[in-house]
Amino acid sequence: MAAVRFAEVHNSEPEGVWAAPGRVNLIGEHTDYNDGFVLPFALEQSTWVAASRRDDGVLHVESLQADEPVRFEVGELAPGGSGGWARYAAGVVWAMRAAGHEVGGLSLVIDGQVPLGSGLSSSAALECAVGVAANDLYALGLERAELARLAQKAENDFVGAPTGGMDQMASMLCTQGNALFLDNRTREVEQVPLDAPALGVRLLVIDTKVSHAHETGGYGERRAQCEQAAREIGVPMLRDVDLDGLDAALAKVGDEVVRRRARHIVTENARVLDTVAALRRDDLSEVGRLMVASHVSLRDDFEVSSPELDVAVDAAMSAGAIGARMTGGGFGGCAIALVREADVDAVGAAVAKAFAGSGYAEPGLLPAAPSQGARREV
Ligand code: GAF
Repeated sequence: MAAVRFAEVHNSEPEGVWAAPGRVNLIGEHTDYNDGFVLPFALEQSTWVAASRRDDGVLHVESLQADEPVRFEVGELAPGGSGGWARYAAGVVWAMRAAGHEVGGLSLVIDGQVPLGSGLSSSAALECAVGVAANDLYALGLERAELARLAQKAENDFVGAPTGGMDQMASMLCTQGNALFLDNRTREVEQVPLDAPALGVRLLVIDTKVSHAHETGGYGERRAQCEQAAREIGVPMLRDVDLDGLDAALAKVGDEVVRRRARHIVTENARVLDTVAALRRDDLSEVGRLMVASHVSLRDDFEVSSPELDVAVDAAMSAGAIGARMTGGGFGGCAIALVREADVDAVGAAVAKAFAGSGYAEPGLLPAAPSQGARREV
């Protein structure tokens, strides 16, 4: 679709089409900006970019999901400007140029199939698709992890959302059939097989349809609280506290709320490591137990869940899910459930019924399978 629109708008075929996926996180929430561990996988749903270079220094961005094209002068790109959704694309070009890479004008036509504002990283998908396109078209030769870093810089410094690095790394580095075990300190990754059908299970994403935004609100506040806790404990990052030292570390934190934030991060890091180990021995009931423990910690200690997410998790578990938890930044967005194949319909129906009973909008149900990261399509 993006290529067809490109030909209509620009009277020529695009030089290529690139795609990058959204992600869902199996476990490891809010740990990324604490130098911790995460375990996301890529969704099938992706953002496509049909793109060509242009020699007039203009970045022309158009989307099948938006009314008006947006035009930037690449030489004048600066953080904090106007451009709405197109800033996620422009920010990547800005970050590349700021790092000394010679990226000139581009015509981009975007087709975004990742649901917007639902915590499935539609913004990272857009950034990463633009990143791989510009990297190929301007022959920059950048590695995936570096492209992910530049995409994160676009989001942090150009758009102004203080997010961690998980989403861009997932969109860039995930592979089909695997979850991505990422150490956010060393940026080392390991592909962890997650072949749900072979295990007789499904991964079900439940979209509460409650939209969230990380540019404002609680996300930045949580980040600041984690930094405060690390300072009071006397470690560079909360990653540096392990379960054995948790009680002693928490005793140094003055504020009760900040203490709970720190406890979530330390216990969540341990849960990611335990989940990787459990997956490696096909111990799905342990994975499910860890997912629920993660949700409880995010709900009670980190306080980023929402009534809709709690209803989704409770309903899924009551209907026989092996595990369920909120996924992503929280404050709305999606939950993920690990469900035996035979129970998928019952879980979906139970969640829909619980939402109707609570007076919430009808939830979206999205079967998810670990898919391929960013790639050139044409
Ligand atoms: C959002 C952020 F973008 C990620 O960096 C991560 O912190 C996540 O929330 C919570 O785990 O998706």
